[in-house]
Amino acid sequence: KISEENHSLSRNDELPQCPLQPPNLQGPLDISFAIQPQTMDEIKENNPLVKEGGSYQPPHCTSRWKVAIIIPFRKRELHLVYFLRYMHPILQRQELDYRIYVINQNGTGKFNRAKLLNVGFTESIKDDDFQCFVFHDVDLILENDKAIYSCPENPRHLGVANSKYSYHLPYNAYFGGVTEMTKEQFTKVNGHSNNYWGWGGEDDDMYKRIKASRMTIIRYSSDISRYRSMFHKRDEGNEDNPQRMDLLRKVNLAMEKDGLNSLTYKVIANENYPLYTNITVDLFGPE
Ligand code: UD2
Repeated sequence: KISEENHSLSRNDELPQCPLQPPNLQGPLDISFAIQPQTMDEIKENNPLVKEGGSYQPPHCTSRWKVAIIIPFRKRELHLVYFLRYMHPILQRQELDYRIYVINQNGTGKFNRAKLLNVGFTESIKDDDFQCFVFHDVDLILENDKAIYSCPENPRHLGVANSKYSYHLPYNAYFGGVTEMTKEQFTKVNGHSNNYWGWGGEDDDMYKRIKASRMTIIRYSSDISRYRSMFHKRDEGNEDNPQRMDLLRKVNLAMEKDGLNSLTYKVIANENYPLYTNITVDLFGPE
């Protein structure tokens, strides 16, 4: 674990603020999953400024944004390798002060993506004063680094154009894949629901929470908010949740009591790996 002391020593408040438009952005990127995956050591070598725990601060300027990237995870090791390989350089070119958290669900019970995201939020703010939280599926890679991961004045949906959906928004109220919210926005909606076990609905639930809290949703245009998706079969333990429609009907009533203020979990491990922070967690499944 990086000690608090080291963390504050490494921050240099004397540096000028980073420019609004980072100068080294490349625009459209060539992303391929056909190429050999690199080893974690090779990725580390290619990203020498990334510190233990997967954090980074621009060396020449003070970032405008302190961002926690939160990844819900279980048994997607290969996807994680590509994610780290492609996303670390992008996030550095965006001149973010960031740290990558992988929230790894322990055991073989029903997967709960949204609850993992709540755990990521709650654990990351114990480490640092993050203002911006990016909730990021592990199998999506940004194809244009101009979609900067900086939280605006309303929640932002980033997963606009996805190769899996032929680069079209599947429906207007879609809030899946990659989203970002400030600490204030996320606490205002009481975080995500903890009650979606298995696949589906939890992203639509968050959309409803945001609307019920009278916020709007912001999107970059589809030419920059583009993602290449890695192929996968439906994972074991993440079968369709048959209760999702019932839950979705009750969001406005339930959200006050279901979320950050009702979150229960047990951290099994909290480890600083060279390229990310791994938090393995027991979610106390519904069974
Ligand atoms: C869609 C949404 C996703 C979420 C999900 C419904 C897109 C691009 N994504 O994803 O945001 O709303 O539907 O729940 O529309 N994961 C694991 N291990 C598992 C299962 C899931 O690591 O065993 C993680 C991983 O980060 C993955 C994410 O959860 O990317 C979403 O699960 P999915 O990829 O199975 O679902 P998908 O692609 O239909």
